[in-house]
Amino acid sequence: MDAAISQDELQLAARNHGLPLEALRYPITPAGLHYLLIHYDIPDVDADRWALSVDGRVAKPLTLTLADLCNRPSHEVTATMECAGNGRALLAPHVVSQPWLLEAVGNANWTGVSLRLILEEAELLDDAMEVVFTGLDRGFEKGVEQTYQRSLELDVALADDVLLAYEMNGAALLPQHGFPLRLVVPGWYGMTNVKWLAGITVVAEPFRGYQHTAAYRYRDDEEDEGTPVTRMQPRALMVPPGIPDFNTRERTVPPGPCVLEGRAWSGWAPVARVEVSTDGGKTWADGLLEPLDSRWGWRGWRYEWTADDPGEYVLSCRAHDEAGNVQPQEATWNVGGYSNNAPQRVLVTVQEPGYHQGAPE
Ligand SMILES: Nc1nc2c(c(=O)[nH]1)N[C@H]1C(S)=C(S)[C@@H](COP(=O)(O)O)O[C@H]1N2
Ligand SMILES: [Mo]
Repeated sequence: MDAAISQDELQLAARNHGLPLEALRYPITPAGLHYLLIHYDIPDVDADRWALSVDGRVAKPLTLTLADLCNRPSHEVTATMECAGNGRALLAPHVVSQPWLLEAVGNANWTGVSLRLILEEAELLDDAMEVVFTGLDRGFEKGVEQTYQRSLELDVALADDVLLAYEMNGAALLPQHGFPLRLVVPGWYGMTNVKWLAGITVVAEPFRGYQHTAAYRYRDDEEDEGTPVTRMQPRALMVPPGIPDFNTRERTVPPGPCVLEGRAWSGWAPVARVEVSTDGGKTWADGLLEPLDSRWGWRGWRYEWTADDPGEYVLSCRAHDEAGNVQPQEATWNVGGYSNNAPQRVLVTVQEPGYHQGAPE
């Protein structure tokens, strides 16, 4: 596999950090450990001068300050967010973009105002078809200068739990996560959740912006028009057990019982089952699921492995959802490198019995 990444990709990777996989342990990801993806620069926003405009195909256009939003009934949702490019760097042939391995995910508690409430207040006109969300950040992609924009079809925009969020985990949004306001669309891949939100425009025709027509499509080749990337495919991840090697991150565990634990999610339906393999995917056994305490948050799972025989192992896990979606052994390659949800593989060495570390006792 050609795994070489360029300086440009390294630059992206250094700006956009992932969730350290051991942080899967926290049911709610502390804000500083949540993954981050910023296409351009973090805009410099003066909250006192900032306002959200709601216009287009509405009877009553609105201009709302942060105080106006905070004074409306608040709504909270716990939601797992994952970048559509998660798993990209594990694809072959290599796809040039943000080189995520598996760590582009987080689970946060978002507080804000229901988008439906604001759209009802603005009174949608009969020909309203989509809602376009415009951020404050601007840049170039493949030569096209643009402001970050994404749209939602009306039925998605009006669904329960779609939020204009001003808090993450009980605190004002951090600059990197979209201060002062972002869209949160539970179940959808990360790109949907427009940060530094400044404008909501209701339109009467399908939105044709760059992030819908050029990016975020499943395309077999450059000529393929493709289909849009929407909800998150199922995925389970495990906290890598034992201790890592500094360079390779391969793991070492002592022989004996070893509890494997992790989280699983799907944007299509609740997680129904997580399976674990300790032989590189040849055989699978069911893990135990934690109670489902939120529809849109990830679900905890654990598996009691007995690592009796010293040697090398490849641990894997895979999720099924209630709609029958399951992680494939190998995901389908696509031009953008989206949704590679092939199962995680964790290389582990089980030590000989009686082996003692060289550290002083
Ligand atoms: N305005 C704006 N919104 C954005 C982005 C962006 O670059 N600009 N990145 C999107 C992408 S691709 C992802 S994966 C998520 C990441 O959200 P986070 O950084 O809060 O985890 O934000 C989305 N919203
Ligand atoms: Mo993303």
